[in-house]
Amino acid sequence: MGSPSSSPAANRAFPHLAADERPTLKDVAKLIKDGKAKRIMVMAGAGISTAAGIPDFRSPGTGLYDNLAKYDLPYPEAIFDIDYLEERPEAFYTLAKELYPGNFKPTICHYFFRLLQEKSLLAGAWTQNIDTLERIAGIEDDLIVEAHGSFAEAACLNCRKKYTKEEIKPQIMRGEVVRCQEKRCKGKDAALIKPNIVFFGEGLPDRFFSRLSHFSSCDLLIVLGTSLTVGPFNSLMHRVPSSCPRLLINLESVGEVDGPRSREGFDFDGVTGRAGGIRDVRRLGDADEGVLELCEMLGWADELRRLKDEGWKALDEAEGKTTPAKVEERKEEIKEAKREEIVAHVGEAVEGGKAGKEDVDDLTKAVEGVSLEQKDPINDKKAPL
Ligand code: CNA
Repeated sequence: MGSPSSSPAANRAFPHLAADERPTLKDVAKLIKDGKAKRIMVMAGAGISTAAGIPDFRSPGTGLYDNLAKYDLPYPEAIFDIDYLEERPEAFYTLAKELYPGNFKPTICHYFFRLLQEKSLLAGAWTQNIDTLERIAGIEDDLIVEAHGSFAEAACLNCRKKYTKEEIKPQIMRGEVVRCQEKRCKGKDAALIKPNIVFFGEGLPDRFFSRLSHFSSCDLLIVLGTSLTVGPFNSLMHRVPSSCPRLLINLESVGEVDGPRSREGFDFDGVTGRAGGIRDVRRLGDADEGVLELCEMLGWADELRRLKDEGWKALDEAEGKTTPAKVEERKEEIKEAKREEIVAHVGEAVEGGKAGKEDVDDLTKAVEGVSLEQKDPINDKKAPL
């Protein structure tokens, strides 16, 4: 047996590794499996909700900032600028209609947070998202910090009267600018009812500041789906203890150190030569896939899929979408619409001499073979392992 002085120093964040070994996702799974990560904090951004159909801000091509033409804005951030809201409120309420809670279901990432909660491992779900999908996935209110507010509540900018999201939903859904109807506000342009999402220049919710200390007892930080460009949220990752492992699951690498002298940021490659070894791990790619990969390693993947399936079913039932009779009725409606569409196309093609009897037969078969099941983007994705 070698003396303690001759054995290589251990990695401080991953004690099963030597200080010069580079940790991977498997090592993060091992920490959780071995009960060494018991207070897991997650920090999330718009990238965990893109699978739900909500665009993020900055992804080239699909992000909101690349698709703002319809809002006719002078500059992209104007959509969340309080002065611009007062001047031209239509733009924000158009976006609010698109993003309003009730239109989207939580993703596998949200149900992963829920799974951590079920296993009493979740110490906090900090999100920049305003879509309330963490709540919808069943995360306890006490564990959620919506750093940039949310659509859950709203208030009049003039008299500060509070409104629930249900109270203003009908107007939002009609695409209208929502104004306060209190006597003192009647006729005032500034009496807009604004959902409590944080606009540029506004203060963050009190909870953001009162719970900052929770980071000091975190023993695993998972950062998902964020460009880490918005402060002060992006500085939270520095609040965990220096021995706390940090995992980034994102399409692109973000929040990295600037160079060997840099004191802040992820150091996946050990460029700073920090004593105690590398503590940061990245898993680049889709967030749902990354989370599933981690859960496969933990033996939790089936449980996660089940949570998601049950969650979606409950949401559908709450909306009255999925009694068997309704499903059959809807299938027939869709089938009939498709049939009409194809028959019209075939008619045009035959008339134009572009199709003969064989094509008509093929297309008729296609009508019968069309799958009418609602696409499930999560179960359709193959688990990566
Ligand atoms: P962002 O700046 O748009 O960055 C999103 C990040 O997620 C980028 O690094 C992307 O590469 C990454 N990403 C996108 N899709 C995926 C995916 N499927 N899997 C993994 N990574 C992915 O958004 P941030 O959250 O960093 O910026 C903060 C803003 C965005 C907050 O103020 C939010 O309010 C705001 N926002 C929220 C929502 C929402 O509530 N869903 C939507 C759009 C913007």
